[in-house]
Amino acid sequence: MQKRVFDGSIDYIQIMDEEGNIDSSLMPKDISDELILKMYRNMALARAFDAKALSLQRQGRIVTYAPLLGQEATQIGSGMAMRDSDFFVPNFRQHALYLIKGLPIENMFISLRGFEDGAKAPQGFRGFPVAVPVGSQVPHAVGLAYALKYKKTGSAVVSYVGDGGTSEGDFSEGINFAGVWKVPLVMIIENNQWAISIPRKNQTAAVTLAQKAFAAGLEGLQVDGNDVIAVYKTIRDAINLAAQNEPQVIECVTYRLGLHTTSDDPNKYRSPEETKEWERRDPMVRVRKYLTKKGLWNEETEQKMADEYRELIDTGVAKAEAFKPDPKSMFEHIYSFMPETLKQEEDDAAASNYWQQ
Ligand SMILES: Cc1ncc(C[n+]2csc(CCOP(=O)(O)OP(=O)(O)O)c2C)c(N)n1
Ligand SMILES: [Mg+2]
Repeated sequence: MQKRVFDGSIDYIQIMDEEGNIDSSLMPKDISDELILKMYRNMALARAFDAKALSLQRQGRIVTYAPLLGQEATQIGSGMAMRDSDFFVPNFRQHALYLIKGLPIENMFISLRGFEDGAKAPQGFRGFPVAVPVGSQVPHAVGLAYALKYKKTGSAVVSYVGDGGTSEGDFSEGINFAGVWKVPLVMIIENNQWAISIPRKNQTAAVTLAQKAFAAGLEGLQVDGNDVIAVYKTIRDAINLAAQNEPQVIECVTYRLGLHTTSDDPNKYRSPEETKEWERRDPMVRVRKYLTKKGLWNEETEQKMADEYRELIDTGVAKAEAFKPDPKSMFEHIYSFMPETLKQEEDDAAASNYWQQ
């Protein structure tokens, strides 16, 4: 006897194409032009922040930075789909989430100056700090989701992992646990086609990354990650399912238009033609085309917004640069108690008036 015991397939969703045309059969009725305008403005804020950070790094005013250029729709669409009660657990590239979820801009620049004080979030902020070890955030996200379920909060967790991150054990172990324990988790795979210099095709022979969900007993879906409306709808639906303890894996197909980090030079490993093709699919251009066609956007509104954001960001930078950390803080928050050797170091440093240098 032989019978089929499992069938799986992955759908791909796009709602707004590169020309700004909407597929009305998929467009949710409650997505208003006002909301689309807000999505555009948020993506523009993320892009303006990104450009400023890159420029500051080149001037030696902040540490290494991982640009998000090209990935605005994935981050803003998913961030805006979250309910106030939901949490996000990022890796190291989702700066846009912090921007729209209420971490003051100066905090972001304080972190980027290398001071942990920037990670001190306002009361009620529902985002985790940056996770640099690739994939390590996934078990954290699943654990948080498990706790939220255990406490019957009704909240969900939206977490992010890169295409490269899906090759890590942490990813497989995490989503496997999510499936077994049916936790309220939306796992976003932010597939930007590259893991530093390693292309997506070298991560796995699988046709999609979304289908990795099947091995964990989860549902998987692929979405045009450069289409902010499709991302918004897909993640909102996924959150609703996750909140009913049906964890979801969503692959957002996007592209890193810029550098992996400021220590990287992509010209060494990828062709300008490839980048050019993805520039055509720029997540902001299509929304601007849509809004312009509708008479909701023009040169003047674009300029006004740019001026407004420049001021907002420059003020954040000025506050961050005026920030003086307490050097003592480097001895805190590492151990639950102060080991004798560390205490000795702190005393020596204080006695030598090291702080005033
Ligand atoms: C465990 C671990 N291995 C290697 C690295 C070095 N590293 C930093 S980012 C990165 C690539 C990550 O690629 P991906 O998951 O696709 O995310 P992306 O950077 O493209 O957003 C690597 C290998 C690391 N930080 N952690
Ligand atoms: Mg990647």
